[in-house]
Amino acid sequence: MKNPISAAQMTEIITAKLSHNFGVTPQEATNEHIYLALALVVRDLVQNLRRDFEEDVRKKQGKQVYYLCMEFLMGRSLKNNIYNLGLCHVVDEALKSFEVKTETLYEMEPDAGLGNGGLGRLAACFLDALATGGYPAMGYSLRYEFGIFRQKIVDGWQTELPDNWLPGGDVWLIPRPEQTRIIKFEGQVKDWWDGSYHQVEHINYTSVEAVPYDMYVPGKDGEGVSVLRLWEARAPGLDMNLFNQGDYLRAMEQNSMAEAITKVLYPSDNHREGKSLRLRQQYFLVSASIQDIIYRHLSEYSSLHNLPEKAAIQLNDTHPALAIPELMRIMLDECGFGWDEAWDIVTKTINYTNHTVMKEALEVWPEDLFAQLLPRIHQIVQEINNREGAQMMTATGGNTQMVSDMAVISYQMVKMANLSVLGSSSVNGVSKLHSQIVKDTVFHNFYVVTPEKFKNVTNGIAHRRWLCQSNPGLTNLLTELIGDGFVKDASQLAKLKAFEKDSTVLKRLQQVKRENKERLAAYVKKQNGVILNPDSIFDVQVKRLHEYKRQHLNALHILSLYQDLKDNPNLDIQPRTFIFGAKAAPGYFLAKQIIRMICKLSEVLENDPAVRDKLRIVYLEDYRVTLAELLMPASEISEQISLAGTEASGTGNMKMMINGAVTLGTLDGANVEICDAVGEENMFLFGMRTPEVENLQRSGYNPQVYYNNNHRLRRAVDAVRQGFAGATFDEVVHALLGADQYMVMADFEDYCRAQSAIDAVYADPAKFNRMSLRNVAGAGIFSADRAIADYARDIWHVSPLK
Ligand code: 26W
Repeated sequence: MKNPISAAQMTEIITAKLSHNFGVTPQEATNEHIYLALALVVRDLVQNLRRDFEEDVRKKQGKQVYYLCMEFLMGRSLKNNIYNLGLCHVVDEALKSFEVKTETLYEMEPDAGLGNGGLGRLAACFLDALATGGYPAMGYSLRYEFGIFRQKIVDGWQTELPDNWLPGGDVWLIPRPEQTRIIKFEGQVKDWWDGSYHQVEHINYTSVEAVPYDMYVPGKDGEGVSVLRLWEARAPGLDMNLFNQGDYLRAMEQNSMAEAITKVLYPSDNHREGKSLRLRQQYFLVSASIQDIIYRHLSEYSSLHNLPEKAAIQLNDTHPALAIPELMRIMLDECGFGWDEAWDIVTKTINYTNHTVMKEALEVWPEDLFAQLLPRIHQIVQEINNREGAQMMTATGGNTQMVSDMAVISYQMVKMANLSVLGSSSVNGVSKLHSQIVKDTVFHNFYVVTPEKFKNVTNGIAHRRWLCQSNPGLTNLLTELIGDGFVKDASQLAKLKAFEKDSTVLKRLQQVKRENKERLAAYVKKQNGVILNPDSIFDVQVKRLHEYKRQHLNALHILSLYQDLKDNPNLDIQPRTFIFGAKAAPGYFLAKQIIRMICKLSEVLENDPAVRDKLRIVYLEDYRVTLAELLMPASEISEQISLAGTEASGTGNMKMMINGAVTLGTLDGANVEICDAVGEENMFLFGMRTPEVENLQRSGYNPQVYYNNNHRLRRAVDAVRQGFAGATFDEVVHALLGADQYMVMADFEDYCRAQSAIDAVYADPAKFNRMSLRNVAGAGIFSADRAIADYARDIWHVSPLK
């Protein structure tokens, strides 16, 4: 920072905040007061940095990056901000005079859980990297009053509780009511010719106000600060017209309809929700953000002609795809552009990232709903469909099959993915494998027509959060060994390789892991009342619960291991603690039953004194960013066991790797690149590769074959069929022996083989520690700093403002 603050000054400013905002002296202040005062002090500092940064951007007329996403899974901010401002020691010192530990205050902050999983956390990691890299950037999203639900497990069943995060979380949000935008829904479109001009008017619409709240994300040390602008839906003042007719209740109803838009985050991950409220949320985000972007641009340049040179808009999945017709609408209806010129500008400004190839996640909207809710946007989408359809006819030499596959509207459905590809200059996947699959399958026809559009940017993680802040033990060791250059340049982690044969270093690495395991064990004891054995292997699978991620494959193996142990109590295995954490979409019954199966299996093991010291399962409730920060440093085995070809990238795999865990995984998503980085010998690979999966699918997959031919598998599945701990799991059995869509049965045998390979290696600590070291050393390319540099160079064509 430009003007370093001393601890004494810090004490003074906090004291002043306490007095000014809460009217209390340091002696009277509760911890709550001190937390809020400290947060406000930090917020002010970051806000000042952003002001300076913006001034600089304006002077240099730098190109802006706008990241549109329905989700930002931010987690906590206080520690991250203090760390990035370089104020850790100052704050620790200053807080001594308030007789409170910094850590205690950190623990008071609720997670900003405005996202479901990978997509939302990636967006949050990117804001950090954008700021540190010195790129002028804004994220746009919704200010959900309730974030991702809090999960409680009752008798093995997941139950959902509302996540009321604003009390305690909203200190970070600075309201900007003067920049409120108006969003128009429903009504009709009137159009007429006025001389040679086509005039359009949207009439009888209902309007909703979008009020922005800004959250600042400072970069490490530098002057870069990102802004996350979150829109809140407000009903415009009560409709007096309705009032006069005495229709008080209707006025009130409209009011709450409007404000419902940003009430709650949709909690499904990788599964579309065909609800009109969801479509309202999407248009609300997009319309407010595009209006905002245009306003910001015009206040600088007074014309939209140079928009592509001065702004890059990234659509994070198809959820904000309506940005394309919305930008068209404003240019056509409000700025007097003709279609061709507007389309040229729009398609040069917008880019799209695909995050999943799961069919059930591809968004489509019934055209009648679409037309009713967004009549003008519907017209524009129809026009895009017609014009692009004609283009595609030419491009494909009249191949109607191909053209209809690429249509935006077909069978009265609006296809958001096709809209996104047509309206963007770049389409990227999130790992090498996934980007290839995107070209080969979902967007194959587009790829044939416009191959130059398709790119790859492998995901990355904010390593300063996931390593430096979460794992101080490892960070200190690294700093001692290779210096602190890796903090700003993660590629320097490779320097650690030089120590792979140094037995003292390997032992110290193990010692750090041990301390992190003990830290986690203390939490588990408090939370679950279970005492973990820190000498056991901590084997971790944390991510959303989904069939394709195959938590049930993991469970089936544990069950089978248990059966082996019952047969042979002297079986020589390394003690293991299997740790699970996952939320299921509330309506996804099978996923909930898988959670229950894991919890009930845990009960069985816990109630068996003969095995529980060798084999234990802990299911951690309410997996979220803050819990992940505790878990990642304690993980030794990172379970990344999705069916090859289904996980677009994964980012938890990177978080565990950088904390020294060894991946047990399929060659799926970014696991492939983890393997490139560390070598096969530093992973536990298993399972079919994508081509084998495809072959098996083509030739007719029959899970029963594996059931009949593999004794171990049959015995485990039979136990599930029988049920245990007073519960049955019919849907799980049915999924496995029915279609087994994700080929759990086919990969079971090789998974068991890989699991026992782990045992053998773990028995040789030097060997395991070396693998662990090689993983830390190879994790540099998975920093979000690298991912953002890729986007900047290959897609946005922006350079940092230095
Ligand atoms: C419309 C419902 C819906 C909601 C969320 C569909 C799809 C999503 C997301 C795109 C799902 C998601 O989070 N995908 C994950 O994105 C991560 C970041 O790129 C990847 O690492 C994960 O592999 C991918 O599953």
